Amino acid sequence: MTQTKSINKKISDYAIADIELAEFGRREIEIAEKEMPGLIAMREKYGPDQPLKGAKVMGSLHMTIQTAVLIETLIALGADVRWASCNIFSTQDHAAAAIVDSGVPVFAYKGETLEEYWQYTKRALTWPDGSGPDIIVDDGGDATLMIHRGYFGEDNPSMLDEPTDNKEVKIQNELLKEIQKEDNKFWHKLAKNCRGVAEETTTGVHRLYQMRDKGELLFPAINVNDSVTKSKFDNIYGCRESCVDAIKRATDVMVAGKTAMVCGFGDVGKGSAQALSAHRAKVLISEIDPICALQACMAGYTVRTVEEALPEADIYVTASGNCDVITAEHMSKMKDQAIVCNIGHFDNEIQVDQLNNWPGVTKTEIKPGTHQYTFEDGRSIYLLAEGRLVNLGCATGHPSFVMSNSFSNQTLAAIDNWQKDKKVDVYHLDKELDEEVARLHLGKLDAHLTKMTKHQSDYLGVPVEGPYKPEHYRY
Ligand code: NAD
Ligand code: RBV
Repeated sequence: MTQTKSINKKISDYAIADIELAEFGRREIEIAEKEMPGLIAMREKYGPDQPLKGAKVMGSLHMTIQTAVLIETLIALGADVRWASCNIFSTQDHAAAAIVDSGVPVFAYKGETLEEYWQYTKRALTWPDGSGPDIIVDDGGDATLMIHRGYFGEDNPSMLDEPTDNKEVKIQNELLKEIQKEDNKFWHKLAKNCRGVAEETTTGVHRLYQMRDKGELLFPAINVNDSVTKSKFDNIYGCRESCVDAIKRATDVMVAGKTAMVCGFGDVGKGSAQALSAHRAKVLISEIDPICALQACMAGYTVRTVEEALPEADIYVTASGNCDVITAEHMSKMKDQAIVCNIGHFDNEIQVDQLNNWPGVTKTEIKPGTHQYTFEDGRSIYLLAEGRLVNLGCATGHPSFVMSNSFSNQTLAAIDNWQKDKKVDVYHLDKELDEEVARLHLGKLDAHLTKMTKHQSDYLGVPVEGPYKPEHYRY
């Protein structure tokens, strides 16, 4: 799907499903703004000084209603923005339409192909004069990966011909070779001018540290995920609302009374398990980390391996950020009518390709995002969102309020990347900024913060210098 007629006539540089959805998108953006006090406060506080004036900002992040409010916040601070999604199924087409209607180039539609996905990422990275972005807002690291693979492919073109079974790498290699034919310094020029990237999610952050440790990272990066007001809110409380929402939109199944297994008890696993448990499922956890496994026991869950869960579990949710957690063989042994889905960033937690090629299996589309697989013995299972992150593939992602926290951090990271000259490394936002983000959200919930006057160690005669900072508190 490509351009459709523009109702505002402002731009022709975009690729979305249907510009006619703009008005619907605008109405939902207006509702979201009321639930995103952090982003609105950012506009009020920083807007007059235009701290992003002159900054070309490229985003590779789910094109949802919440992201639309982020985009308009970056613009209110002076940025020149281009956007693509970071997932082929997560775009809310009415959000994309409203943003294009306001004059911002967006390249994303729900159900785009993988070929389109990488072309769209490249188009969002390329300004009309051929230049690249000054700063990047990334989620999962695909924009960053494309720039780095393009760059190293220009140094060593044979890299793009190395044999691979990974279909996405194959698609990306073909596109990078095409770009190289047109301009064999495209990615070198782009990387040189890029002042920094801000990364949204756990998996993307892991990729950044790997690149930094190998000495391959080409520009500074900010780890937004590990701000407390991101990972301890979005990953936990966001998934607590959007995980079961997605399973229900996809299947309408009754969760109470079922046995659900959550694979991975990190932040996303904790939120997902809480939601399933709150719906009165019996929850099993699989973990590779003894500390997280013990935490799961303390929370009242049963810790088991996937193999042990197979005769019992009705619902499986992977939340590990790791690959091959549920194999095709596992799925071939699940109970009849079992539901399998992933809420981690990438689709390799579940062996989807191997399932598609499983001997004797037949695949039936119930509706987009809900597929039935029937094995030779007549048992069926349901795979949601084709193994991609289920809350954005089968539902609409996290609610606005929690995303306001994440995206306030993204806004602060964009200002930092644009305004500060930093050495190439992976940085965090200061704790003061984390506290500022939290503070901006207290009013909406009518929370009354206590002002600390004296610290206990004063009474013990231990002098406390300067303002007291509760650094040792755990979240
Ligand atoms: P995390 O590191 O806090 O937790 C991952 C957990 O999985 C860890 O405890 C780890 O020990 C465990 N694990 C790893 N391999 C495992 C295996 N083979 N079997 C069982 N457990 C295993 O990470 P997180 O912040 O919870 O994020 C998890 C994934 O979800 C990442 O890919 C992240 O990018 C993504 N994410 C998705 C959303 C969303 O809206 N869908 C939101 C935030 C994060
Ligand atoms: N996420 N975005 C939404 N509604 O726009 N919901 C979830 C939304 C983000 C979340 O921050 C997580 O880290 C990332 O998606 C995983 O790709």
